[in-house]
Formats: sequence, C-alpha cells, structure tokens
Amino acid sequence: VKDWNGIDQVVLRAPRGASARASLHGGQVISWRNGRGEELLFTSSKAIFRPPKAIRGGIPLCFPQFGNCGSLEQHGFARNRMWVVEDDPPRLRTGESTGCVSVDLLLRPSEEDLKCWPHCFEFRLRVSLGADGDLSMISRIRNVDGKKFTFSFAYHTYLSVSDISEVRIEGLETLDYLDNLCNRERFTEQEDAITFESEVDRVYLGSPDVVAVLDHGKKQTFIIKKEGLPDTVVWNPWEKKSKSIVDFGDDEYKQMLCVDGAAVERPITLRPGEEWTGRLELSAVPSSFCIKN
Ligand code: TA6
Repeated sequence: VKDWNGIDQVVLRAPRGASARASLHGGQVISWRNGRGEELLFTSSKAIFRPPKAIRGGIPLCFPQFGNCGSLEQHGFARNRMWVVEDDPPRLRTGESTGCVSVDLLLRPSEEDLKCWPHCFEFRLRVSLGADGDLSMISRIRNVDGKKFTFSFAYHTYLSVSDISEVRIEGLETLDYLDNLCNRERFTEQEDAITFESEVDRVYLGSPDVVAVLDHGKKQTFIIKKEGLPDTVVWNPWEKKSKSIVDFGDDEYKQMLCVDGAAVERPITLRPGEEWTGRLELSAVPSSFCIKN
C-alpha cells in the first residue's frame, strides 16, 4: 500500500482471517496490533512523518551504531534510510507450516553512507506476524566488503503501556547495567524487578534471552525473546526529558517504555563474507498480577 507520502508501506495481516496486523514504513515497524485490533506499540502524537527519517515510536533499527558512542549520527543511519522490499512485486510470504506471514527488506549502504562508514554490507530484515499475533524480526547483516568491520545494534522497541507507574520488568534483576544518566557508569541491579519513578536510561548487560514487561493497568505482559542480542536497553525519558524532545508529546512518557534487544557492550565484528543474525520475538499475553510495592 502507498502511505501518506506515496512511500511503500507494507501491511502484514495475520493469516486465516485473524485481525492481528503489523505495518512497516521502510525497515521500521510502526504498528503492531493484537487480535482485538489494539495497538501494542507506542507512536508519539507529535511524530514527524518526514521519510525516510525514522518516526518517534514503533521499532526503529539502530545500526551500525547504538546511541552516540561513535562518529555517526545518534543510533546510526539505518533507521533513516529507504529500504527495498525485496519481493518484487511485493508479495507476502505465508508460511503454511508456521502459519505466519512475512516480508523481506534489504538495505545496502549508499555512496553517502560509505563516506561516513566505509564498509560494504547487506542488511536483510524479515518481519513476520504469526497466526497468534506474535511479531518476529530477523536481522541478517553480511560483510560484503574486503575488510572486517565492527558495529553495535538494537531493535529500539517503543512498547505502549497503560501508565509507566503500573509497569514492572522481570528478568533483568541481579544484572550489571551501564547508566546513561551517570556517564555510562556500571552498576548492579539490586531490585527484584524494575519499576519506574523517574527517568531511566540503562543498558543491562548479558541479559537473558527472555524479558517480561508486566503492565498492571492493561492486565497484559509483553514477552520479549531474543537471540544474538545479549544486552537489553531500558529507557523512559520521564517528564522533563520528554518535554525537551520536539517530537514527544508532553505527558506521553507515561504511555511508553523502550525495552530494546541489543548488542551494545560487545560490538560485533564480521570478517569478509561473515554474517550476523539478531532475532527478536514479541508477544503480548493477558496476565493478572499486582505490582509489588
Ligand atoms: O534508549 C536509549 C537512548 O539512547 C536514549 O538515551 C535516548 O536518546 C533514546 O535512545 C532515544 O534516542 P532517539 O535518537 O530515538 O531520540
């Protein structure tokens, strides 16, 4: 389908008539709805739709650099580029066996990109929606250059939540984390679950392949499964920081939480011909629990 700027937007609809769906704008998932048509990802009401610039929300891809710990623009250039829908004409792959519908996209560096990051790569992204509404993303990054290169990566995932004060993350307890609010100093998580009372901007290191985000208000839990992504970024800007971000609505920090499958602490090095794979699977399941006070 063509979107607001005549840009190809791909809409995945769950097979066999279920009403789950996911929408992509280039390589960015910008919407993921469950079987009841409820939106599960956050998108700012002040999002700036100026393709190919990434919009504030959904799941922008941070590559070849996470954050601003390098010479490139914040989070690298991949999220601000036009991706090619590999199936031409675009056709959606319905895997009968797995009951999922998927689309493949491809990004190669432009001449501009090569000026600031002189490494030839092929980044193939497959986004799939399962019959059960689960969303999965597989990134395959291949070094097609003559020399090795190193990159960091994150699926910058903006989850929609009822109210940040009703949300708890389980699975990151006892881990070390780098705290972006304290010059990336290293700390150890002391709590038995992460709850939110102020700005949080951390990279949890060596996190498990499954992290749960429990939303008491929605009686729902996000299950985040990941492979090849040893770190988990947790970010909520809170009120003051979100007011300083032009494409963030004033009180919207209450309705969002970034929990990103990432490879940050130990960037990935690929020799010529080598390929890295990073997998993310998101599901949203009903759950009833109380927030431990
Ligand atoms: O989530 C970690 C982080 O690096 C935060 O420090 C904050 O900058 C956030 O990403 C958003 O970055 P963006 O470039 O999307 O505004």
